[in-house]
Amino acid sequence: MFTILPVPHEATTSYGKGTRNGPAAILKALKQVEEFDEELKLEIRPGKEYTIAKPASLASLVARYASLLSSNTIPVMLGGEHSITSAAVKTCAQKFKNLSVLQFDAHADLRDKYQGRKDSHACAIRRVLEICPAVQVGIRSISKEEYDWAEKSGQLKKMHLARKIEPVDKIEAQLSQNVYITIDVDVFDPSIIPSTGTPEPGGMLWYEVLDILKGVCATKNVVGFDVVELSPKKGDIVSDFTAARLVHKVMGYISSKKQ
Ligand SMILES: [Mn+2]
Repeated sequence: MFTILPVPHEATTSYGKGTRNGPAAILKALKQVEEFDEELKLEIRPGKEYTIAKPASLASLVARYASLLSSNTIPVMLGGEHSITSAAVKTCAQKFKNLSVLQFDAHADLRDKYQGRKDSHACAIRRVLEICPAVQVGIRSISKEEYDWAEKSGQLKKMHLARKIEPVDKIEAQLSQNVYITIDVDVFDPSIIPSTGTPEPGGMLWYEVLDILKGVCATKNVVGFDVVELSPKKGDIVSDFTAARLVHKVMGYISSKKQ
């Protein structure tokens, strides 16, 4: 039902490096995650409910992603930096009409350009908005330029700051029926996932994020999701495991709706 697609792309990281090692660390930790989900009372097992594809480069990503969609599997993309998301969203938008994106992130990622590049990870959601609407959750780092643009374009109404997350039904009401979910692991408080390239204090906690994911997966048709920006650090296995557990939970939430 799911195909995990590792995309160890790293070209524009601006602070802590190492997200190219994210997919391998998540896959290693995923082997340790309990296959039975005690909340959902179902098993999510390798070779059964999910398979793991060979890693894709950014250049091959659109073609690889399109072939997964055409084989009716749900792609689970592991980053790598956040700039890989727009390629997946663009491919989903070709197959699914009425698509919107749910972004979990500390950063708004609404810059048109960053350090001279339009493909920077700091521009990830601005590129997505050129394809379809997006709802943003957990934001607590935004430039004045981004804020002014969000206000003028109306995007600000779909931006839920970490300090005041709206109830899940309000978030659901802003999404269309087909939803792509992108999770930058820095949406979590650094006490939950410290190993990320651009950490921000005051992030969301584990069950706060899960409750929104559970609600959205239950009410929407989730066509694909990604977990990006894990930057594994020696000595910190908590971040790797938590990211793997997150991938497993989201596969469970989507599966329990489809049963
Ligand atoms: Mn971020």
